[in-house]
Amino acid sequence: MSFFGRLKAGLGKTASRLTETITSVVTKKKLDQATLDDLLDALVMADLGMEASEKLIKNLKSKRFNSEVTEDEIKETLAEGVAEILAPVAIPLTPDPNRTPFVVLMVGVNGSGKTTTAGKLAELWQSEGKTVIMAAADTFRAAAIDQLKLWGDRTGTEVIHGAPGGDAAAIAYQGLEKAIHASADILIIDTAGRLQAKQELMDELAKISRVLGKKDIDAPHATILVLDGTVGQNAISQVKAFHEATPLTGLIVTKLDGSARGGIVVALAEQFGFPLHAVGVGESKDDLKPFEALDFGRALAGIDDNAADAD
Ligand SMILES: Nc1nc2c(ncn2[C@@H]2O[C@H](COP(=O)(O)OP(=O)(O)O)[C@@H](O)[C@H]2O)c(=O)[nH]1
Ligand SMILES: [Mg+2]
Repeated sequence: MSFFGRLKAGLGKTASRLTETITSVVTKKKLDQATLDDLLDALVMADLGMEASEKLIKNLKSKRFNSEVTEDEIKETLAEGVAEILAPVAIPLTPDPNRTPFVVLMVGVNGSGKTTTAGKLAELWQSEGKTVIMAAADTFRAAAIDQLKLWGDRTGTEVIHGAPGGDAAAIAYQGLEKAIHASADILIIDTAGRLQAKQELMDELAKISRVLGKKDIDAPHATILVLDGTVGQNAISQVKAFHEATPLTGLIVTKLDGSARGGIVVALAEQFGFPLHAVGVGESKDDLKPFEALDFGRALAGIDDNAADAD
């Protein structure tokens, strides 16, 4: 299925709630203030956040106020507005070939999809002919190390790991040493995500960065916050907490295939402006897709696009 198809299936619930509102309001034919207020509520309910929602309604108002509108026109205008907000953040993650090994630190709360996304990135970059090594710096649970090793097997990527309960920063350091020694292009470091032990986690992430800096002053070159797209507004506080712990360079939002709350992506773009490098649309190794602003806007607005589904 295409990016658009997957997204549309995933965003279906958000889109249908929105489109139900659109359908019910446009029976009035003219786009009046009451209709705009109802649409604003629907956007906020769909997790787009107040600022982005107001911006979208203002845009709709300036283009269409008091004129006769069809359902499709409202959807198209919303989709374009959403795409305008998202276009500046739709920036793929491109490892700098002049800074090797390019060190990518994966951070995020438990279950957000860090390990899975690390595996998907390894697959992507190796398919481009780059050499990748992964380091299992989530040393908290044995299962976390095994899970990354499984992704290593699945993608043919070497995984540096230690014993459960070991020092995360030491594993990250060993990973970097190994990547330098092997002249690898990229090192991906998976980390633990115990946000409930916030201070501990912050200390651990700070230590990882500090220790990496001893080998390569610029490392990590990218610090990616992995967010579960189904958590809605909670994603906002996760961005704040992690950015405090370790400066973020970009975001990846996962589970947009199963999400009823994809609108959060719009709120994130409006509020923070961090690059949104890619989105997760499934559990297998090829289910990481570059983010496409217009496709996303159209899926969110519930526009049927059969041509795009077919590719
Ligand atoms: N449907 C779906 N599931 C995902 C996606 N990304 C991760 N998952 C699943 O979410 C769960 C947690 O992922 P994991 O990588 O272990 O999260 P971590 O704790 O942050 O490392 C696993 O069952 C993954 O298969 C995605 O894009 N779509
Ligand atoms: Mg993990």
